[in-house]
Formats: sequence, C-alpha cells, structure tokens
Amino acid sequence: MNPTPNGMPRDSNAWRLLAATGNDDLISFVEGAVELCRPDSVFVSTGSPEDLEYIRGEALRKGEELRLRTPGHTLHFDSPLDQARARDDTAILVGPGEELPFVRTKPREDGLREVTELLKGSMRGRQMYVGIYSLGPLGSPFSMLAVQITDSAYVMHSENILYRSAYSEAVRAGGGVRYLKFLHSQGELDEMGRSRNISKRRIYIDVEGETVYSVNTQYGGNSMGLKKLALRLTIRRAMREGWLSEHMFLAGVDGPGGRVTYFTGAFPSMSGKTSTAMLGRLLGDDLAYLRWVDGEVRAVNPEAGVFGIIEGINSADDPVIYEVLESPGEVIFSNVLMLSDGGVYWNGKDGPVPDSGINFSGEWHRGKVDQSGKPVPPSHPNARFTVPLRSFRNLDPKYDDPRGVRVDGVIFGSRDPDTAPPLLESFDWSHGVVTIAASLESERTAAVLGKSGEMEFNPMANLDFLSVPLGEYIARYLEFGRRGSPPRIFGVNYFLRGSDGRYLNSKSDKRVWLAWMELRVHDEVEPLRTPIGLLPRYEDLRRLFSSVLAAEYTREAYGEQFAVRVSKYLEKIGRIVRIYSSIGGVPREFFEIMDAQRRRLEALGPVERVSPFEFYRRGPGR
Ligand code: SPV
Ligand code: MN
Repeated sequence: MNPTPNGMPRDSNAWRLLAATGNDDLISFVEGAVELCRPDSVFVSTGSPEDLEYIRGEALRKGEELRLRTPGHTLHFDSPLDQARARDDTAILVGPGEELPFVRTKPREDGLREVTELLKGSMRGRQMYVGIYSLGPLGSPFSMLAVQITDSAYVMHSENILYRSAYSEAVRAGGGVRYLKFLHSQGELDEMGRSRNISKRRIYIDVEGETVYSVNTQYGGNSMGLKKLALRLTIRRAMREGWLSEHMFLAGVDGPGGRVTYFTGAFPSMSGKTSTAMLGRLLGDDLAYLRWVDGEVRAVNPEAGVFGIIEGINSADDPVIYEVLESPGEVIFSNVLMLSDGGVYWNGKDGPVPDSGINFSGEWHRGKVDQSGKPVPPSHPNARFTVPLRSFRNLDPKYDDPRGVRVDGVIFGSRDPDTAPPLLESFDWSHGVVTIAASLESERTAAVLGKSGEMEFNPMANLDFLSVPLGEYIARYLEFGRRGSPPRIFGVNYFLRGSDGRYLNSKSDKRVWLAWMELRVHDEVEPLRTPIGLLPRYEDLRRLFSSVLAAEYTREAYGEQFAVRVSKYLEKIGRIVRIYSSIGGVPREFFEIMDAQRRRLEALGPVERVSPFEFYRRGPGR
C-alpha cells in the first residue's frame, strides 16, 4: 500500500479502524502524520492479542530487538549518545510572551517548523504504527485517551507493555474526546539500527495542540510519548482542572491488623523510587494522578508497566524485580550486556562480571575504555527493563480499579548527602509542600544526560516536566490541600552521608521508615517536634528496627542520622528563597512558611547541628 499525498487509502484496514472512532481530531492527526512522514504503510493496533504479537514480531524482524535465551526476553540498544532523557534537545513550545522558568522553551512557530522539517519523509520505506491507549484504568474518571504514532516497533512494543490499549474505548468514546497526541520517528538509522542523527534529536512539546513530536532518538524517555512526554501535557490539564499529575509511585503499605495504607512518592530519577514502591503492594512505580473524590484524595497509575532502572538490581536487595528479570515472560532489556549464551548481565547483577559480550558501545570486554580512557561499564548506568505490572508478585489487585485508591501519605525523596534527615513528616500540608516538596534538591544522576553528582533544584521531582509556571504550580498544590483533609506529607533521604563520606543508612532501612509513616498516618505513634518538622522518636525506631528488620538500632546511629543540621538547613532556605524570589506567581504563604522555618532554626542559636535528643528535653516545642 502506498499512501497518496492526500493521506491514507480509504480502502485500507488502517483507515477503516481509524474511521470507526469517529474522532475527527484523531483522524486528521494520523492523516497529517502520514502526509508528513510518508510511510509505506500504516498499521493501526486494536490491542488484540494478534496485534500485540505482530508488533513483537516486527521488533525482532527489523532487528530493533534481539531475542534472548529466556522465553519472552528481548534486548534493545540505543545509540551511545542516546542513553537518557535529553534535556538540551527537549523544549516546550510556547506562545509569544509566555515564559517558563527552569524549563527549555522555544517559540511555538519556530519549533513546529523545525520539527516538521525533520519529520518530513522520515518514514519512507517503513511502516507507521498507530496505537491508542488509556492513561489510567479503562473507563476511569481519572483517565485520558492518547494516540502514539511511531515508526519504531520497539517503541510500540514498549508502550504495549507500559500502557492499557484502548482501541475499543476509543470507538465507544467517539468524537467527544480530546486525545493527547504523540508523533515519533527514529529518523535515519545506522548500520546497527540506531538513530544516526543524534545531533538533530528534537523532542518538542506543543502544549497548545496537546501534541508532542520526537525525532532522531530511540531512548524510551525521549521516544515513548505516553511516559514523560505525556506528563508535560497532563500537568497542564491537571492544573486547569484542579487535580495533580505527578512523578510519583503508588503503593500500599501493610499495617497492623491486616490494614493497607496507600502512599504516593515523588523521587528524582534513580533515587530510590522504584525500590520503595517494590517494598509495598505495587500499583505504580513512576507516575500517579491524584484527585479529590467524595472528600478524599484518591490516585491511579496512568501506566500498566514498569520502565525501570536495572543497575544494581540483585536478588538480595530487590528480590521481587530480580525474580521477574530471571523468569520467562515479557521483558525488554535495554542497554545491558548481551552474553554469547543469550543471557544478559547488568552492573551489580548477582554473580561475577563476565569477560566479554556486546553492549551499547559495541563489542565489550572487561577493562574496555572509551576514547577518553574512561572505563566502559558492562551496562549503561541508565540501562532499563520494561515489564508489565502484572508480572510482579506484589501487584495490588486495585491497580486497575477505575476508582483508584485512597491516598493517606505523600512521600518526597531526595538524594541529599548533608542536609535532610532520613525521614521526617511535615507539620501540615502547606508546610510539607513548601519546605519539603517545593524545596527538593537532589544530586543529578545518570537518568539525564550531563554530569552526575551535582546538586539540582527539583521541586516535586517534577521540574523536568513542568509545562506550567512553577509559581502557579506551587500555588495549585497549596490550594489542593485546602479542599479537605489532605494526605500527610513526608520527606525521606536514603543518601545522607557521615563526615567520612559513608552512607549513614543501609538500603533496608527504608522498610522501617515506611512502617513509621504507616503508623503516623493513623496517629499510632508520637512524633518528635523539631524546627524542621516531625521526626520519629528513638524508642519507636528501635522497636521498628527490631520488628521489621530484626536489627538493633543504637542511640548513636539515631543521634547521628536525625540530628537537625541547622546551618545546612539555613543555607538551603537561603538558596530556595532566592530561587522563588526570582520568579513570579509564588504565593505569599510560601515565603511566610519559609520565614517561620528560618526563625525556628535561628532560635536554636549559631550552631552547626542539634542532636534529636535535645528536642526531647525541650518538650513539645512550638
Ligand atoms: C525517569 O528518568 O524518571 C524515568 C525514565 O522514569 S524516563 O522515561 O527516561 O523518564
Ligand atoms: Mn521517572
């Protein structure tokens, strides 16, 4: 089939499937993409088992994925220059005069012109795949319909795993729905099937048209529209409509007496989000939509799978994920080391480092260095696995409930070496939003291109995706909490270091933190009031370390971990207030709360830190 310049042949199956939706906006989007990209043919997926199988087969046949030894396992490689989200090539397209602090923007007309030029004829000789998905459980008031167009079977295969196919829903919904729209092309490929023109990689988010264009890239975070590209669009919808679209996991935590309490948690990429979600009853590991429903905050996961970081996953620390990665079943590995026996290895996997294999850099052997003499690890630090949620044995049956689950706690995690304690609770919603969530700073990791290790301001772990002015986003967050009795807000930091540079906590300590938060939500444990918020008390942690981990917890460990780092906190307040003073639309309440926190800390005197036991003596404080 050769599409005419005027779009798809009317006698094609693809056309019939599209026309059946009766949605003009959807149809003209696909037709426009066909005209622009000039594919040889168009495949519209209905999400049927046959259609899903067809895409799996295409990914293998075209070499976008390689078959591995374990049934259902495949492997995909991205270009060495295309291993993470590309901030510098990503922009939000804005109208005249519109400004978004901290986020790359580009004038809308220029951006559309540029990306249209790059997409022109990009699918010649290829098939175009069209997938329709629901972000969120089918038929849920939380959910939105989205359409992905791509010339990559790997991208469509990934989205078939990560999202709920919704073709029938689209037919039912008809012309009345507004789709989120995504158009992706890998662009020209090199001999290994990787995007060749990485210097012309562009990811442009047209918020006005609720359409995202992505070209000359394959890495999932840049190419899969429904993940982080959709997040830019849904944040805007959420703000308009009074709900929250967040970079958060969603999980249930078991409490006493068979009780399950649900939490969401926002962490910058590679800072413990997935591993925290895995400790509980999993509903989602990356994204959550939160809404007020009948007087309570409820949430769903827009996704149906996990695109997770594989580095460091081993059977002791991450038994649930490890089991999935070692068992037959649908898994796409990306950018790990492929061994000659069809197995894979990733950095930190159980067992010895293999001698050789093939990885994102080509042939690999132990000791390999790159052009600059730097060692090339077996797998890229941002190597990933893509699996359906239903593969996890800790999946919560409510993950697909159209009503979502009631959220009682919201956790914000940072990767902070020297300021935030391992765990704290805010005094209330506003205090948490301002001093924990909006003040989040974290070390940069390999999940975005650039130098790892530098501290970055990352409010709500959502900064990369903020398509709305930060000041307004904060204002909406504060308002959200005033509409009823909101969830508790907690801060966690798994990366606090001692003066010798060593981490003060072990990986398993987060189980104890979760247990404490679960009890706090139900007011079953007393907190310690300090100037920065509510800390756990030593006696309670000692009891929980013993019951949860069968471990001892010493007064010394507690004293060191939970000291209030006064001078560091004051510096942080200075930095954060400077940032928010430089942008518009920040509510006055924000500065008042920061000021009050500063005054409480200053009242402690010119000290570097104060032991938590000091606050026992001072009584409940103010
Ligand atoms: C993250 O980096 O936050 C991810 C993976 O969840 S990506 O799709 O690249 O955003
Ligand atoms: Mn993420």
